[in-house]
Amino acid sequence: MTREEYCVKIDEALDAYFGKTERVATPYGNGHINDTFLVVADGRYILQRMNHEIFTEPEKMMENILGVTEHIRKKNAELDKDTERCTLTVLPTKEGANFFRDSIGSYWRLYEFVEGTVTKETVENAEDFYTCAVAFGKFQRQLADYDAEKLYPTIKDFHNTPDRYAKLMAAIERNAAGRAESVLPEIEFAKARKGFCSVLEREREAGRLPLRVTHNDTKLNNILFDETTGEPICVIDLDTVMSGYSVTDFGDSIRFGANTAAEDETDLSKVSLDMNLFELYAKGFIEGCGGRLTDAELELLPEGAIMMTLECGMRFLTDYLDGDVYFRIHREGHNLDRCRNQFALVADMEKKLPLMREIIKKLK
Ligand code: ADP
Ligand code: GN1
Ligand code: MG
Repeated sequence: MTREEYCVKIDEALDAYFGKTERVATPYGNGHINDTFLVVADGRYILQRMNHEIFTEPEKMMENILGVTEHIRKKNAELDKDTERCTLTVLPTKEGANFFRDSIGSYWRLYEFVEGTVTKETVENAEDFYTCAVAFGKFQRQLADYDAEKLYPTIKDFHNTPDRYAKLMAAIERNAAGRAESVLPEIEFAKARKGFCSVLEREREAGRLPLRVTHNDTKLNNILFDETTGEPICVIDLDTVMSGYSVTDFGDSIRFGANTAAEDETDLSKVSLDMNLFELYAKGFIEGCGGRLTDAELELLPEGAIMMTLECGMRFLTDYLDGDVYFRIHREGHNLDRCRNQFALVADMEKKLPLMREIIKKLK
C-alpha cells in the first residue's frame, strides 16, 4: 500500500478522537517517516499515522513514548519548570486508548499541539544551534536514570553502521529497482569506508563507549522552539528513543544542522561542514550533558559526526537502490540527491577531522 492509501481512513481516526466534533485536518511538517496532520477542532492537535512498516510494533513504541514523556515531565516538575510544554503529551481516544487502529490496519496517535512554537529546517542563526545542542544534551541527561531495559528497541540496529553497510551491500546485490549501474561512484565511495563503519562498534566492544538512553534522531526539526524567545521548548519525534551512543546523537545534529546546505541540496559546491557551527554545537552539547560524557566519548565526537553522515548517506543510497520504499521522496532521484549530498559532506568532514579534534580538545 502507498502512504496515501494508508491514510484513507483518517476520518475513522478523527472520529475515534473527536467523535462528532467539527474538525479540519491538513498535512503538516517535513518528516520523512510518519504522516503528520494538524487538526483544528476545539483546540489544535497533531494527528500522526505511525509508519507501521518501519515501526512494526506501534503498541510497544507508544509504551516507550509514554514512559519517556512521563519521566521528562517529572524531572521538570522537580525543578519547578514548565511541565506543560516540556515534552509531548499523548492524548487518549474517546475510549481511553493511547492509539487507534483503523479498519485497514493503520495506527494513529494524537498529541497536544505544543502552542507558540516553531520548527526550523535550517539553522537561521548560530545561537539557535547552540541552544538546540543544550536541549539535546539535556534530553540525554534527563533520561540518564531511565531504565534502558524498559525501552523496547523500535528499530533493531538503528545506528549500527556496519549493519547499515551490510544492508547496502545486500541492496546492491538485489538491485531491485535496476539502478545499481547508475550509482557506481557512490557505491565505491561507501566501499572505501567499510573499515571506518566499525569504529564505534569496536570502541563499544572494547568497553570504551557506553550505551546510554539516547534520542537517535537529533535533527534540528525534531526540536520545537518558542516562537518569541527562540528558546528550545520541547524535544519531539520520540519514536527512536532507545539505547545508543551519545556521540551519534551529537553526530546526527552536526550532519543536519552544521551542513552549509540543506540535506537534499543538489549543488554540491554548497555542501560543507561549518566549523563555527560545529564548535557551538559541541560546546552546547557538552554543557547540556552536564559533565557526564567520558573522555572516550568526548574524543569520539568528531567520529560520531562523520559516522552519522556516512550512515545516513548509505541509508539514502540503499533506499534509492530498493526503489524509494523507506524515506518519503518529493521528486524523482530525491534519495540519490540526498546520498550525494551526505557523501560530499563526509568528504569535507574527513578533511576537517584534525580541526574538529582540536576544537573538542579545547572544550574538554
Ligand atoms: P517524523 O517522524 O515524520 O519526522 P515528527 O514527529 O518529527 O514526524 O513530526 C513532523 C513535524 O510535525 C515536526 O517536525 C514538527 O514540525 C511537527 N510536530 C510534531 N509534533 C508536534 C507537536 N506536538 N506540536 C507541534 N508541532 C509538532
Ligand atoms: C528520518 O523522521 P525524520 O524525518 O525525523 C529518519 C532518520 C534520518 C532522517 C534523515 C525513523 O528522520 O533516521 O536520519 O530521516 N528516521 C527514521 O533526514 O528512520
Ligand atoms: Mg521528525
